[in-house]
Amino acid sequence: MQMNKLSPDTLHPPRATLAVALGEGELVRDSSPLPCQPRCKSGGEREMNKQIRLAEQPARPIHRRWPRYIGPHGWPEYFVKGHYRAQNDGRTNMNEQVTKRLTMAQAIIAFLKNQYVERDGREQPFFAGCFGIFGHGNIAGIGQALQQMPEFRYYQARNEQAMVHSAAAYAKTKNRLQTFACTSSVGPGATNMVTGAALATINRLPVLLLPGDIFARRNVAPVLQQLESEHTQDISVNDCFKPVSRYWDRISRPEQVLTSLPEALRVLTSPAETGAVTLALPEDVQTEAYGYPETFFRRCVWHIPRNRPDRHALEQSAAWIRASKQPLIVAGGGVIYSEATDILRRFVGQTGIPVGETMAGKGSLRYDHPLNLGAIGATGTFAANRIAKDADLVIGIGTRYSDFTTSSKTAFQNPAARFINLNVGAFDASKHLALPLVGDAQVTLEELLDLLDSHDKSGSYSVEASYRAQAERLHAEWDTEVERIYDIRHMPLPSQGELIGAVNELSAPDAIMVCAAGSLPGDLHKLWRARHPKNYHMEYGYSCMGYEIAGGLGIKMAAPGRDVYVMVGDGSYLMMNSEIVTSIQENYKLIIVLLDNSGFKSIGALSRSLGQEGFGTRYVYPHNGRWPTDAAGADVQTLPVDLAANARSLGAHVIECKTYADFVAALKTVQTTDRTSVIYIQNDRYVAIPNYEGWWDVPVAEVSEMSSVQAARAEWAAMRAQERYFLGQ
Ligand SMILES: Cc1ncc(C[n+]2csc(CCOP(=O)(O)OP(=O)(O)O)c2C)c(N)n1
Ligand SMILES: [Mg+2]
Repeated sequence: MQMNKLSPDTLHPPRATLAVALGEGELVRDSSPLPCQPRCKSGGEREMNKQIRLAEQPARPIHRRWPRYIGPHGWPEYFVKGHYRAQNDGRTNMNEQVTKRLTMAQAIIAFLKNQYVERDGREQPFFAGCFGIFGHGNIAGIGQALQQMPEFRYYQARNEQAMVHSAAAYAKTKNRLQTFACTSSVGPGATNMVTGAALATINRLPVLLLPGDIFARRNVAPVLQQLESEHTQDISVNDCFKPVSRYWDRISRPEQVLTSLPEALRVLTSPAETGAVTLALPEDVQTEAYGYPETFFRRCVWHIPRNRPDRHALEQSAAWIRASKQPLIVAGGGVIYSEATDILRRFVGQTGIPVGETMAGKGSLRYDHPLNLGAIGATGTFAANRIAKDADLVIGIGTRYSDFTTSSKTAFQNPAARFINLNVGAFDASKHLALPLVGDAQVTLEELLDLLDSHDKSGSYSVEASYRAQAERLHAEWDTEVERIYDIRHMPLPSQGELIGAVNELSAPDAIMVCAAGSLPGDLHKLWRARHPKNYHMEYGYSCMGYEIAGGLGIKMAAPGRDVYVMVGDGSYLMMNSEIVTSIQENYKLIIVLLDNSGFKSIGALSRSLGQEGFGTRYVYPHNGRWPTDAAGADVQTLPVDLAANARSLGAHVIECKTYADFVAALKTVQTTDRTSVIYIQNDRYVAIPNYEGWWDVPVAEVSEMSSVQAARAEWAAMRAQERYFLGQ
């Protein structure tokens, strides 16, 4: 019998011959591993062999839940067993699997909606849905699939970069246990997502990006928006995602998703490897059908492990801590993602080791814990920075040691300083040639505390009373300084510090504040009194202008019961305010605090510190073809921009304020508004929160015609000389 003479029924045997319905559509099938049938074997023979095997072997049910995990990163059962090695064109099925004919795009969505994660026994779907903007590169593929499977909710965004920010912020709020997929068209829609991908990867936040790609079949090239190359046809703008993705793949045949999607999920759900995952989807292949094994679409639960470090490293760490006179904990984002804040508090209470917090780690301890020294590094408090300067042991927990954390490697000046780095990733754990504790923060701190506890023969460890008292005194002095700044009533325009104080004091204790770029992050890092681990949401891995409102939307979607305060400067607002519309469309109320200081307060101050007079950082008209610097003072022509009207035009409720009192009243009013609300206020460009013994290395021009630049260069060189290499002990 010839293949082409087979009836459709022979090619697609009725499901009943292969499977028996079990409960809610569960299938029983012959799951014994079978040798691949040679392609030339006739369908009739194949069908007969199969019936014999079905008769000989008892059918086994497919587990409703996949085995928790096999291997270190939670590889699901089917992947390990390699059930899908056989060729499958949707008509023949060499592994005798029940198949379902779907387009590649439908298969992706059908797979994604069945992916779950579990940590500490708590299970949840890994994807909350899919953000997207449709164009010709995804409308007929992913767009059609989303329409067909409305249970995998589609959210319409305004801007592709913004939707990736929303997804990343959502994931951050959910401690990386849940995220979104993001679909874009081909070309500019895709490249708009590159910035979002970089942000997610740098901040170690999972997002799944599904950009459309150029035709795999190529015959109609160059298609609209195609980047051409005279060297190769195997390139598109989506190759730009490679350096900013933790996993990247191009799906040029529909069956490739059978191996690609499990890899994507492995990376996304791995605490050590997570970041942006990009699957570039050629627009023709998205629409092509294939017979996918039904089992590919089973519910799959990815266990998120709490790995424990090497025992020797743990014992060594305990010994180093016992030998230390001035230890300091640097608490990073990993403390929060691991939900290690309770054990950290116990660890600190028992050992007396004080804590400095990074941008991502702020909130690891409540602000009023007597051993919380607050922010550390370039934007740090004098409390944390003084203790850091003399520390003989730095215990970094879940930190990537950015230059802001280390004050560009000037923070730790004790020549005997050494590092213990507790981190889920070996890469971060090894920084500063540390003693690496590669493991989950929560369980590792428990084990470490146990080793430092009294049942050990060396007795229970605690820092000396004088050191503890010094840290507690600094904590109290810092609190007084915050109070001083909160109480400034600057005229005629209020200062940023007092406005931060008002938001902090008038927001509900369980609210979430979000920010990313400008002068606000540095001020907030110092001044925000974090009352719970999610209170302070700062995107400072990429410090991306435009994250604030889009990120606020993602946070509100993740925590709809909490108030979300978006703190945003006029520069960031102008760069990306589009998701106000999405927040209104989806009824997620944001409280946006828009601080207008006519340009870049942050970079203006940086520019002046480099001797450059704020060049190019004010929102003013050029004068006689030249850019007015801060030296021009008030002798400038401001721009006719009305940001309050802009926000109103997007559908937001807007309250315009002039004074501190107006601002306080607006913060109260906004509690009762029914939709996204914007509190607009102008604030002073020049009143700054002081630097508290931190430093940030921004190199100054080595030669210049300006004496102010020459002076700044000399100052910079003196600080540069304090930068240290940490080469281990
Ligand atoms: C996308 C992006 N472009 C440029 C920068 C560099 N940058 C950092 S802060 C800043 C100015 C921000 O202005 P605004 O939001 O008004 O805040 P302000 O400094 O006035 O507080 C710029 C341009 C950035 N962080 N992100
Ligand atoms: Mg500004």
